[in-house]
Amino acid sequence: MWKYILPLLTLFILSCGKANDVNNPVLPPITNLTYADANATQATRNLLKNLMTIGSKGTMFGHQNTTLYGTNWNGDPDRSDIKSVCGSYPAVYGWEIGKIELDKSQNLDGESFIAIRSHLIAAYERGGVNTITWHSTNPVTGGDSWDTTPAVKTIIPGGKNHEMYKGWLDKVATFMFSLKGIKGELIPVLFRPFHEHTGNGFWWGKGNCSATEYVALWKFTVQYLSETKGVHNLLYVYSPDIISSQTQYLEFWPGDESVDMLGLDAYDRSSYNYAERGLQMIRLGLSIAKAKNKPMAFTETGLQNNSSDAKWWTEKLLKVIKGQPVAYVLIWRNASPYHFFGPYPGCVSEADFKSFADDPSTLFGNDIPNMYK
Ligand code: BMA
Repeated sequence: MWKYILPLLTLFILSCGKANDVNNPVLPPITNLTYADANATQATRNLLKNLMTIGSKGTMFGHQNTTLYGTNWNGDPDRSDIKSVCGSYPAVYGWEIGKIELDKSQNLDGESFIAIRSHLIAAYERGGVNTITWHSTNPVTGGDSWDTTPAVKTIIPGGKNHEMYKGWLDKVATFMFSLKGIKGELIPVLFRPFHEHTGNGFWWGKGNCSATEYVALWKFTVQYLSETKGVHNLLYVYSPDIISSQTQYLEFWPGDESVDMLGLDAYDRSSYNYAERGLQMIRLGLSIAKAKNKPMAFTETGLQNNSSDAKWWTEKLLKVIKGQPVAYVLIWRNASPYHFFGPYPGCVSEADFKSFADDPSTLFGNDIPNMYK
């Protein structure tokens, strides 16, 4: 009888040991995936399934606005600072739709929505994955996202600006409906609203709203877009700012049924040791993702104007992601010589970025499988 019991016992002990081991994150099984939108399109579901497994091959590299402009150029649709440096487009493309809620023709950074749409479609046609952030207007004051006047309670159901907020979501829905490939199919998008809420920098952040209000806002947003408006090409990504515990990560968690993917936004700042703490945070996020059977990405990072660190890519970022099943890492935009995060030809970290891109654990546009099948 022991010959049957012993192997089972060993298996049981081993699996108990692994369950909460943040130092040994393993990929979650891809069975029993759930979707925040029960009616998500097949391609959107396939994208989530592929995001679950891609981390075992490597981490996809992403860049915000990569083809819209670069550190020293603007308006050349096939160009990207990433491609100019390493010869390949990123695998993930980030875009921003703040001010769409006001029906403006340009977002808060002066980028036209028509251009954003066409760049997003081109990225998809190249096989890339698109993600969208929404730095929305403060609904109480009309100020920007950084106007921290409390506002969340006014737009959730029962709030005095709730109807206005529905109108904002109508505009978001119209934009999402307009994202179609050349065959007319809807393009799946990783939607990442109300990010970095563990900090108090935005009107939806901690200190400016309660966890209960944040959760109500998130759930209403998902439900209104998917059920009321019938938007079915979105995966919803939850992305706190730097965190130090599971409790902090989950303080504003909207519920497993309302989130498709876990994220983390953590920039390299002088206030902490990025390589060390970044790795700790990624491991923490991966252990939560594993328990929730969802993929995880490093949704925003970078060292602003990285001229101070010529080896940032291999000695900092690579040390955080290498060997970890993180689906993607996204570097923020190269907006100008005074506000850039990615490399560009001639920058101090150009050679180091090539080494980073050559590392087998980083995946660029040329390295990824079809993410929609
Ligand atoms: C921030 C900065 C801002 C910008 C915002 C939304 O991190 O790049 O200049 O307005 O993202 O794109």
